[in-house]
Amino acid sequence: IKHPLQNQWTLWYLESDRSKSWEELQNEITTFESVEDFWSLYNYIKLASEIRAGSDYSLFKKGVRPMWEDPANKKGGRWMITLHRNNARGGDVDNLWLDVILCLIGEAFDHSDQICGAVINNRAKVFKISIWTSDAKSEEGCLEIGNKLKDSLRLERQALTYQAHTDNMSKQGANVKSLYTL
Ligand code: M7G
Repeated sequence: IKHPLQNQWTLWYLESDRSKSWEELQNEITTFESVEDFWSLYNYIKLASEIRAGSDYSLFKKGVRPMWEDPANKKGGRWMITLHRNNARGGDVDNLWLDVILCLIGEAFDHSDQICGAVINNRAKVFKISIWTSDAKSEEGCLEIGNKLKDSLRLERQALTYQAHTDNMSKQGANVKSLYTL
């Protein structure tokens, strides 16, 4: 018998392609609902540090698309960790991403109901790991999740910042304000 997870989770993969719109780039790979099926999938796919720069993996609760526009994400935001390629080895990034996934599928948070999913962006100079939650206005939920991440991932010296998706939508690129910082 397999060990069921609390939720069903869907893995998405984005590979950049200038001829398509951003939404079209998101590919739904598969959905799993047991510990065993998670590990078969994880062992089969490339590590996040090994996918092409410009690509993303996203892991979201089944039925939630990994985009701001999804009803579950619309009022939410993300806790973000940025790792510079110069300072972080591929293995560190992969371990951190795996730990984030295990926190999600293991329902490690008191406010797990506010968790939508997580994303890792593999970029030319950085890796960005984001944990997406459903309610940017829930200070209690956001801070509990952020503090739990900080402890579980042992991020003592790593800045953790929370941005609302609405602020990302309206402000392209650099200066997106942070609602919470840890
Ligand atoms: P990114 O891939 O999150 O970060 O956003 P990057 O700048 O390090 O590559 C890049 C661009 O992708 C954004 O400026 C948007 O044009 C688009 N994009 C990203 N996200 C997460 C979304 C989304 O949820 N919805 C839509 N419509 N576009 C998005």
